[in-house]
Amino acid sequence: MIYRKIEDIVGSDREVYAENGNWISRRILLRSDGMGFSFHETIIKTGTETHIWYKNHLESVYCIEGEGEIETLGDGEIYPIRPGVMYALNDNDEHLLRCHKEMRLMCVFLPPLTGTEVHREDGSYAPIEDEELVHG
Ligand code: 9YT
Repeated sequence: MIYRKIEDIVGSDREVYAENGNWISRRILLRSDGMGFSFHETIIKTGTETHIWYKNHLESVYCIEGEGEIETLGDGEIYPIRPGVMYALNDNDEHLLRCHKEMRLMCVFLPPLTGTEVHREDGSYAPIEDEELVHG
């Protein structure tokens, strides 16, 4: 049984800050926890736009606070985000994530993140076999 509280993650090495300041990711479950997925609480800062393209991961996101939108770059569709909305990047969709009012999002990644990943130049996280790149 794994039991964790968000206050144990905040301020620990499982709390990761985006290099551009756009988001904070609290990594509640990671690959080392052996669940087969990782599970995060992500805070997205108001007024930010983030280019994301998880080529190596599937991500599902559920909004519990705030307001924003996603624009999928393949087709220019805009999807509003508000509490109660879920989106799943089932096609590794390249997108822009915009935040109008600070958002709290619960995110699941498959395969699981190892821990310290931040977005690379192309908006992706490194695949598992590139772990040495992730850890420097
Ligand atoms: C929604 C999203 O992908 N935000 C970027 C951070 C990511 N969720 C993470 O690493 O937790």
